[in-house]
Amino acid sequence: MERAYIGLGSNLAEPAEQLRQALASLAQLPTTRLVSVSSFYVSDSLLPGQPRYTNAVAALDTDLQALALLDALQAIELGQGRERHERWGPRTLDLDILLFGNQQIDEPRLRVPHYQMHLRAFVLYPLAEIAADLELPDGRPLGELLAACPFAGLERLQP
Ligand code: A4P
Ligand code: MG
Repeated sequence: MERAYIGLGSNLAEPAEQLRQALASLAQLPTTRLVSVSSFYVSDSLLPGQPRYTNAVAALDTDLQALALLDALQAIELGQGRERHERWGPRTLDLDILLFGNQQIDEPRLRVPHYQMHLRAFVLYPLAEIAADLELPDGRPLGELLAACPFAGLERLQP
């Protein structure tokens, strides 16, 4: 069993509703328990000219292998109408595996920890809400990453 952290993001078709629906699907995954969910946060897209994103982070305990979890997440994305056109394009739902236990994975389909999580306030602040004392597999404490990543521009929605 591993504790996995999933980043959820949406900037199309009622983003908060997309996230709620995705969380319901995560809770239904086989041999998996949805442990906790952060608040929802709104922020500007990293790419200009796109709608603002709503993001959250969820913790799962799962007996799935990492690639099986990725398959399951992609099936949920597709089920919610995700269409892949351009890299970083607007999307109804994006599910990223941020962390998978203490594993460091470097495969064509899957890199964990997520390669940009340490730079993204919309990942780090929700993650800290549900796992304040976390350390990354390389030993860096989450608090250190937060200290280098301003909260500015994030808007926390009331649950
Ligand atoms: N993949 C590799 N590692 C992983 C992982 N750890 N988790 C592969 C999930 N997938 C992983 O993903 C492309 C491929 O990455 C997958 O097929 C999988 O095998 P994708 O979701 O199709 O492509 P993408 O999401 O367009 O690209 P990327 O680089 O994942 O984009 P990001 O990093 O998700 O960024 N602004 C705000 N405020 N909030 C956001 O959430 N998101 C993006 C997209 C841009 N700006 C944003 C936000
Ligand atoms: Mg993605």
